[in-house]
Amino acid sequence: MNHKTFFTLCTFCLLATTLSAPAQAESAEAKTVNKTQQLYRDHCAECHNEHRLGGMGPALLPENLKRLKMKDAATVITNGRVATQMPAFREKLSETETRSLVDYIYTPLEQMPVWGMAEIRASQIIHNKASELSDKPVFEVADLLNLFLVVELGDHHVTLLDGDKLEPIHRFKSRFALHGGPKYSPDGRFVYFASRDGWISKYDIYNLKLVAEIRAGINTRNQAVSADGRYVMVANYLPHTLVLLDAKDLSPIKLFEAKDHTGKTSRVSAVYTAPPRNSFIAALKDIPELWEISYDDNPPAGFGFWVHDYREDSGEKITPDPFPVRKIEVSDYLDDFFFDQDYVNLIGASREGKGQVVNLDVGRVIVPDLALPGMPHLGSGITWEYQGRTVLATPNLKANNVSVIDMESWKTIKNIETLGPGFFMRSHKNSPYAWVDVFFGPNKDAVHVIDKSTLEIVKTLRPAPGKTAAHVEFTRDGKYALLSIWDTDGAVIVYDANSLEEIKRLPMNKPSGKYNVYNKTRYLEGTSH
Ligand code: DHE
Repeated sequence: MNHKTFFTLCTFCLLATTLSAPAQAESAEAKTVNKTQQLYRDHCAECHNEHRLGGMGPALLPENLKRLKMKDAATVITNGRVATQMPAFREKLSETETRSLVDYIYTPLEQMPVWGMAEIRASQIIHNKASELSDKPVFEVADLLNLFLVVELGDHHVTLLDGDKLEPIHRFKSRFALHGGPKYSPDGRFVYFASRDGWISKYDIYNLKLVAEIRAGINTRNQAVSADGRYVMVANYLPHTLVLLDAKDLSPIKLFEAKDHTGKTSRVSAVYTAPPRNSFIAALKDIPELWEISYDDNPPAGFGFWVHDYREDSGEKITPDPFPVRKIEVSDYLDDFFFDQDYVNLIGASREGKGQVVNLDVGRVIVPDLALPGMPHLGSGITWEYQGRTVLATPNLKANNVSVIDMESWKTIKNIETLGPGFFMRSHKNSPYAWVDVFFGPNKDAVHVIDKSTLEIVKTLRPAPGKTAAHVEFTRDGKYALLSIWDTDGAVIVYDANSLEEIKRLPMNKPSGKYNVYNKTRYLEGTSH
């Protein structure tokens, strides 16, 4: 069943339910249900999908709300949710209306949507065959590794920038609501995007053409590309799965159900590639487990899963599972995480703000109580050398500061006070500065520049008063820093990364993240991986 058939069926079920209601006068109960459904359509459907399956916002189904008590859900509707796009409905909904919406979103769907291998496979679209695409770029630039992609959320487009001339080369349509960093193939020719509603798109930068697309989930978190460029792994909130794709044309290879030994299933918080380990690391949101999935042709010890392959001629033969999973118990749910530069230690946090450090080599938690006062936005932590040791720094979504933590003692060296909670932090090996935004509140137009050698804020920029300024990415050499003005009438502003002077503004439609091919494919310190 492809996605169109699925949604047609859903609509049909909904219609059927409505039509099969007794023809007599509507009961009081039915009236309340209809009113609640109308409230949902008016206030929630745009972001959470009319069938509650998730869109810009998460799916609102009991299966995905297990960690949220009903009374807390009511508080979220009333006050909004920090660090997300969820607004407060205090002024729009009465207490009774809020309560009825809470009851509604905790009511199971009559039929839970199925998005398994068959549905995934049926959704695949091959736009252009690899054999028909030239390996010579159709445009000229001095350095193919210094290209940038800018995601423009305003009208769902992506702009390709020449990182030397700092000029746009091409602009193309993306799927609706891309989220998270696009991931490049190791040579930087191809890029993979994920949309919140599960579409993975492979784009050929050299030919400026889509190669293939597939819908890997209904409500997707993010995707990772293996360091060898062979695989794409997709993490889903709905259904509770990880999906492995062949990077060549996005054909599905394997579906992993995210569940524990009791059969309890979980949303997947996020998945990242761990290059030196030849593995993907995924955290589960409703089960305190971390999964390492090896794509190594010879998985190391510890990946002890073997499958039986029965062959008619010789009876039973034992073969290794090509993508074995190693499960690590953690001390709390991991809603987000990032790595040290060696991919030995993983630093994670739960939404409640409890931090922990997991040593991936030994496979256990080594620091259960890392001091992270707020919750960082996923993947926002960066590392650098400070007075002969490596420190990690991360903004906090719930606190007005940046935590700087010594990565040997795991103690906080400093909490750098900021003008509000920040979303993104960025630096470059060649830059003396780290940039952090103030995404929320009255100072959302401010961006702090921190001196990495003194841990002091040396400058606060306000390039577009009143408009959110956020997310910085550096050119390959670290000489220029590009900052987004998140507005439909927005821009990418180019700064000299040393003098902090503005060089130019490129008009864009609500630009969000920017991604430099070299920095991302080399997993440079200071850049999101
Ligand atoms: Fe993000 C990255 C999760 C809200 C813009 N965000 C990520 C990643 C995750 C994540 C897992 C890493 C993906 C990757 O690169 O592989 N984001 C979450 C949340 O849990 C949160 C707080 C709530 C949610 O809505 O899911 C959240 N994120 C937002 C936003 O509201 C932002 C500002 C606007 C939007 O697009 O929805 C937003 N997130 C981004 C961006 C990145 C990102 C631009 C990539 C950063 C990078 O430099 O790599």
